Amino acid sequence: LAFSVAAFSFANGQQEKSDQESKTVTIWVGGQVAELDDTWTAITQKYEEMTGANIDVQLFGFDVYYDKLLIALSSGSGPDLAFADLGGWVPTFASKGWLLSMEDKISNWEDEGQIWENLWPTVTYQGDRYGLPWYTDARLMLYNKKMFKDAGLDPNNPPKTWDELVKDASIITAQGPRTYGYGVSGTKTEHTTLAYIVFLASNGGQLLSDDYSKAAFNSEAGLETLKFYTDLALKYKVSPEPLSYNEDNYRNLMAQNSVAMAIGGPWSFPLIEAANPDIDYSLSIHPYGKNPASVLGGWALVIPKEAEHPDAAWDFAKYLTSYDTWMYWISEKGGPMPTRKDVAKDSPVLQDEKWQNIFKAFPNAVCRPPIPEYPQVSEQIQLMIQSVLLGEKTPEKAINDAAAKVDEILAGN
Ligand code: T6T
Repeated sequence: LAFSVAAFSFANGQQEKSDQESKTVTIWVGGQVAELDDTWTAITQKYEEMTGANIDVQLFGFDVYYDKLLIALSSGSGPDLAFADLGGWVPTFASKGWLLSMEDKISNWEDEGQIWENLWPTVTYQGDRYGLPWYTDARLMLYNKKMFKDAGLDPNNPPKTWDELVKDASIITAQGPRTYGYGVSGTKTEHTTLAYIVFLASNGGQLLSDDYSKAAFNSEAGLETLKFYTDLALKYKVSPEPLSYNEDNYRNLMAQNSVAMAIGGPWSFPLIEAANPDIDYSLSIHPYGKNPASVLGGWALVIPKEAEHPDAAWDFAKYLTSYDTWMYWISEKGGPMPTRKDVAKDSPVLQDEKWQNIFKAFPNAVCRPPIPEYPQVSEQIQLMIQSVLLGEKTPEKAINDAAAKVDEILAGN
């Protein structure tokens, strides 16, 4: 989608020609929504037609995006506008001086009040906002209703507790080869940390101390969680081989009626429906140890410090986050979850059972620590889980080693 002429600024619904200079605004879209390339084309074309601007959209899968962006930002060769995961990326990049502050732009933006308030801390560094949250989510449980029915289980009554999860997942796994009850994420990726946080928060534990200065997962609740999570694969054997798979893979296996339950959320809907248009599925609160819990996710739009066209990037960011763009996106794709309260209220698509479960979980979902060290902390959680899954360490040793490493990281060593 590209090229030509003049740049315009998109402000207050009017398109003003700002200069005659020819420019192409480059945006990097990362993560699961990068798979929805037809919708990116449609919304970008609309903007280009409206404004005469040129937008170059580049799409990157979740697995490769973090490294790609890190290299680009650290060498000053990034795009004008980029996706950054609400799981700690924004403070991490801001602390390195790689992002432009968006504080003035956001506080002068007429739609600021439409963004869910609990998202601002995830894009804030030392009191300034460095990102505009674009989509958000809470992690719940995606499940295959057909597989429940085939196993004689009630598809409208998915498991609520860990005990019920083991029971139902075992019944489903017993149905035959290549049929699994629950997908345990164990790859060395963020999915594995996210899963641990969902299970941990539901068992009354937390990842770090309230002031983010120390590990807190090395508690009784944390150890019990680590044991239960890895036992799903090792002891109860209800999962495919976890070191090779994560929730993104399980969503595809669920579309093939091979995995019945896995972590998922509003971003999963368009993807699972694309993988199997006939899929019979739903989304419920994730089974819990002590209390229902969830973890917040999503992506922000950030402007790199070295962006060539920062103002044009902001105009495009506002367009992407506008009421009209989101209403269009949702009517086309049915997900992910907009960061705007007005769209959540108005869109007819967002009123069904799956979405009501999301809106129930969202306000109480815990956020990943919004600190620059988060990516390193997360890596330690992944290594901890892998070392148990590989049989290299007992859960006790794995958790103590990981907590010691996390304490060192947080102390700046
Ligand atoms: O929830 C987001 C993101 O925050 C997480 O780190 C990985 O999964 C998602 O991309 C799914 O939308």
